Amino acid sequence: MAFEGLSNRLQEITRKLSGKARITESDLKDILREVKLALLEADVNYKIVKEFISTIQEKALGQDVLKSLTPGQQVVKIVRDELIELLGGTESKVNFTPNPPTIIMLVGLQGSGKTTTAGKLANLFRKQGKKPLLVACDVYRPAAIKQLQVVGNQLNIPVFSNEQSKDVVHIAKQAINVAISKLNDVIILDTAGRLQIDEELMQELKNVKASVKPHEILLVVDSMTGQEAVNVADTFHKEVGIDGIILTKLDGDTRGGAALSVKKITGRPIKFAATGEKLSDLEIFYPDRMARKNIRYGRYSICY
Ligand SMILES: Nc1nc2c(ncn2[C@@H]2O[C@H](COP(=O)(O)OP(=O)(O)O)[C@@H](O)[C@H]2O)c(=O)[nH]1
Ligand SMILES: [Mg+2]
Repeated sequence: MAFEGLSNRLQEITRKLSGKARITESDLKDILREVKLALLEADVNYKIVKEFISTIQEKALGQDVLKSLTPGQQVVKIVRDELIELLGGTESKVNFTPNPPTIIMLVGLQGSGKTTTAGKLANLFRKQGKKPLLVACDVYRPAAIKQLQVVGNQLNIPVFSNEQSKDVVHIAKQAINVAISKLNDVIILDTAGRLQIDEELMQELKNVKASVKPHEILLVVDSMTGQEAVNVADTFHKEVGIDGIILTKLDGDTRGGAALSVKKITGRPIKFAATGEKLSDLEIFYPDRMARKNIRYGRYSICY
């Protein structure tokens, strides 16, 4: 489960701290070293860890933690608040346009979970009273269209595809017309990915962006890929520009550090978290809950 290691380490640090009536400056140094190790072990990006630790140190000294009556609790609170901040502060909503259809474009590497997540998002939106349309924009592999159709069938949600065309911009535009005529108020574009970032893919995504003007471009990131996820997020954001992030596979044995890094690197919020292969395994991402969730409830957590 994601964050288990980090959670255990922070729990251990908290336990040690809670028994202390006073904390010296050298205690604080030790604590910060342990927090640093815990974050690095969780695979958080090194630069981010460094910045994180120095912020905590500044806050702890600034708030005169060492002189307080409950220094342990105060340090723990500072760490927790900073983690929440790192994860984005408060939850970020999808921007639905007042003039439907809202166009959402999913981008990301092959295998990151775009097609599965497209279905999950459609399912979630339908529960919120929307009428979604899924659109097959991964035109290079015939199996990709079929996969989205299977997902749509399972959910009983319509899928637009055009097997005669390889022109993704054209397909997206056709889909918008279909959505308007069938009163679908949200369109989810399932785009193609590559195993690695390549110029051709970026160009295609840029073309779709320029001509279709999606209201939201959401990057789907496989949290199991660790630091690579951070590079991918950085590149997609610089090249295409994204509005938010969806983290997938948080149910796997990821150490979770990527989750703690992508928001900081791109400056874009994590909007959803996918935690399984079922089409209901998608949640709105709440940074504060993420920072508090308990492992015992069988979810990812950074709990202490
Ligand atoms: N365990 C787990 N598997 C997932 C999750 N999301 C997607 N997958 C799996 O990851 C694989 C690739 O997903 P797919 O949607 O085809 O990725 P795409 O190439 O980006 O469209 C599939 O086997 C999915 O079942 C998730 O949140 N958890
Ligand atoms: Mg796909």
